[in-house]
Amino acid sequence: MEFWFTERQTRDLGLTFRVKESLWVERTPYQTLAILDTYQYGRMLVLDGAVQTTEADEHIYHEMLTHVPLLIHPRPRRILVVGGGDGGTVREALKHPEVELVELVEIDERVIAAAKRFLPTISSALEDPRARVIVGDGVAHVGSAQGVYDVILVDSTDPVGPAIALFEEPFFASLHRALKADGLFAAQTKTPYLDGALIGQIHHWVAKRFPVACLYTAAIPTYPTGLWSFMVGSKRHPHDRPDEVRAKRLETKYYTPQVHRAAFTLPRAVEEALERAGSTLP
Ligand code: AG3
Repeated sequence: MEFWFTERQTRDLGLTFRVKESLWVERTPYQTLAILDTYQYGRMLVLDGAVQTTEADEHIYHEMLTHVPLLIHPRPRRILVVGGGDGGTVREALKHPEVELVELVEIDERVIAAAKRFLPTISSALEDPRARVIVGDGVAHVGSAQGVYDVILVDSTDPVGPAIALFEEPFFASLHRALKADGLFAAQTKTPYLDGALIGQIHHWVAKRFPVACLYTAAIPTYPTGLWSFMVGSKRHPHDRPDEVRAKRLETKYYTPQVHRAAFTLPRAVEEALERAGSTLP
């Protein structure tokens, strides 16, 4: 007997995994959480039917969401992670010796618990003395902070349920307020192949407030279409000059300074979509 799980990515598109074992399924106050053990990608965290992270390819997303912004900043000391209860982004941020504190604000305590139990290679850093785990609303947390953080990493689900507000203009205004005078943020922004209009809109909101507003991509096999995007908004430091010396000391599997610079080179249609959004939105 074979068991397969399909993420229905759109009405007309899905990605299917052969499942060794379903390890955990739970209805939390926010979403349905599942941990599946798959043949191709190892254990995976699924929220409301959407693949969040897998043991085999999580490093791509977590390295690119974290090291791109942290190596743009010359001295990142205080970091905030919004979402990311699996702990992968915290783990990557703690690889930087200059980081003094990583706060994680995750709304769903059950995600943290399931990751600790079933995904120890991803969640282990949550026990680090430089990590502070807060169970709470990331939007409210960012909204009440002023000039506090060097870098904010938005490691959210897609804009469904509690994450909808993380893809709206007021959130980008409060990110700007929560950052120090030379701070910067990076956020996951879905795939340019299906979500070009949303990405264009976010780019426009970020460019209104941050002198540096740039999109970058990474190839992530378990996310819709395989091409994923991230937005950087930076108050001062340019996006394309990663600190090569600090980068050399990092242990990574995907990230290099060359990958960093190349990731900002966009396919023509994506660039055009960003330009279009800029010229038509208020
Ligand atoms: N957060 C982004 C996952 C988005 C995937 N979307 C989907 N499968 N439809 C990942 C959290 C990992 N820390």
